Amino acid sequence: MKKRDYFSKRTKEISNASYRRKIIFSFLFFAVLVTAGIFAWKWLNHQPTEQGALKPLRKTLEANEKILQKAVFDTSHLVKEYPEKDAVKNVRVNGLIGMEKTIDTATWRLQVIRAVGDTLKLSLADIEKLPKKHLIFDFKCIEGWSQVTHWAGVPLKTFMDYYHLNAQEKMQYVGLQTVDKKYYVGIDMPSALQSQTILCYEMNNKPLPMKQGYPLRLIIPVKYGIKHLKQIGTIYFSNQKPPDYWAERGYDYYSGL
Ligand SMILES: Nc1nc2c(c(=O)[nH]1)N[C@H]1C(S)=C(S)[C@@H](COP(=O)(O)O)O[C@H]1N2
Ligand SMILES: [Mo]
Repeated sequence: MKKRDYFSKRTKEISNASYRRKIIFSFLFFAVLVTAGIFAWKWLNHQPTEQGALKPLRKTLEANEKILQKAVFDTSHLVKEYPEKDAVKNVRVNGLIGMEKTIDTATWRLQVIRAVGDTLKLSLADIEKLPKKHLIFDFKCIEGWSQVTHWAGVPLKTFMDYYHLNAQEKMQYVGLQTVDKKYYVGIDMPSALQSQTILCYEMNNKPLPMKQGYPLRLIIPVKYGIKHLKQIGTIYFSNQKPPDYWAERGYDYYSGL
């Protein structure tokens, strides 16, 4: 019995001392942790914002977007096409940013910037001469509506091959701007070269109405409506992400479906 008491007393004394040390250590540890947390929070809040998000967070968002774009929204897939009878007659008009009221086809030219100081200028007739593709698909706007609509034009890939834009096809992005340059989008090259992406000049077998993008618009079914730029003035190619009107206002850069 005595021996046991002796041991249990020793044990108790030791544990009291280590208990005190542990309390002090824990306190210091938490103090350091809380201070680090406060500094991290302050640092984050002093970072510049980019498109409405703090820059370090925006960076994470962009990295995630890119992974998602590759893994989930692989835009080489084909979207469903519909029979002509399914196409609506009254096509909704949405978004008129950067649209001129009238365009004079006699002077309008599609400007294809092959390189700095090297611009190809094409008339509507030049574009209409190329193989025509009809496309009837479910057009989706990011605002939440969709419509089965009927378009026709030359596939962008066919167009680029015809004009020997092979070096440009190897670049990462296509940029498009309206005639007045007030609306602009950037498209990743795999989506731009997907076979259903067309430079479109017809809707329901007639020339595009002015508000629907006359004389030429982009139809890119693997993307939401925001990327279907109406009234194209300029096309260019780049390895950097071209500026994008809605991405600058916080929407997803790729806006893939
Ligand atoms: N120039 C230009 N193109 C644009 C827009 C715009 O505001 N300006 N809006 C986009 C959006 S948000 C959509 S949904 C589609 C709508 O095309 P629609 O008017 O032919 O239906 O055009 C896209 N192209
Ligand atoms: Mo839209």
